[in-house]
Amino acid sequence: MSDLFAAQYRETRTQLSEQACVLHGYALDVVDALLTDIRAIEASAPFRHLVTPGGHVMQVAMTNAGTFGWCSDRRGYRYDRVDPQTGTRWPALPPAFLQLAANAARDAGFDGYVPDACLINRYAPGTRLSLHQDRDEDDRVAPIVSVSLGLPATFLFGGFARADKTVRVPLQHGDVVVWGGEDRMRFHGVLPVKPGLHEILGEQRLNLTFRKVK
Ligand code: MD6
Ligand code: FE
Repeated sequence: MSDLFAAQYRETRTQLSEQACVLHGYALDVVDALLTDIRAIEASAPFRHLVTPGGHVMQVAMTNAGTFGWCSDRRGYRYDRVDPQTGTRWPALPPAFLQLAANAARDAGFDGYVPDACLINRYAPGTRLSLHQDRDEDDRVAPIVSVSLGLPATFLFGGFARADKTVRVPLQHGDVVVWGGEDRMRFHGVLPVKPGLHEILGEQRLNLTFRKVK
């Protein structure tokens, strides 16, 4: 990307629906801080491949920061204050995470956003995330703020039933998706990440999704 194009892209926003939008390049200024924080988080709560209630190993590797961490195993999906792998609390949400999530939410029309959970997803090339709804949170109205880093991906944004038609949303390094309110329960997923080499993150895509669980 040329610098001029990058500067213009950064200012733009794509409205996906009434209460869902992409803030392009919104996280670019704070990438270094985010990556430093992610390294510290994974040192105490390593990325792992969770097992679904149906017994499938998830392609996406996950870890968490915050009061609550999203977990899956044969017993089901849930949020837990403790990392089942280490038996200790999840690492706290770093100030740079909280600031970015609150700013993005505010600019998307959700004032006073204070998330209590951040799921960190890691995609190797070829990894996909099948269509799902985020429905394990008690708060089904507060927005989810989703930060994309590293390799680009195509996000699928659907309706309120699994079979509803989806639109394809290209997501680049530094893009932030915010959605809440009436759009909070839409089905969504990620197409297989194409092979590539990102200049900072190499052969991976990282995604931070902030949620308000309680
Ligand atoms: C991802 N994101 O982009 C996976 N969920 O890697 C999600 O599942 C997601 O981006 C709810 C809201 C925004 C998201
Ligand atoms: Fe999701």
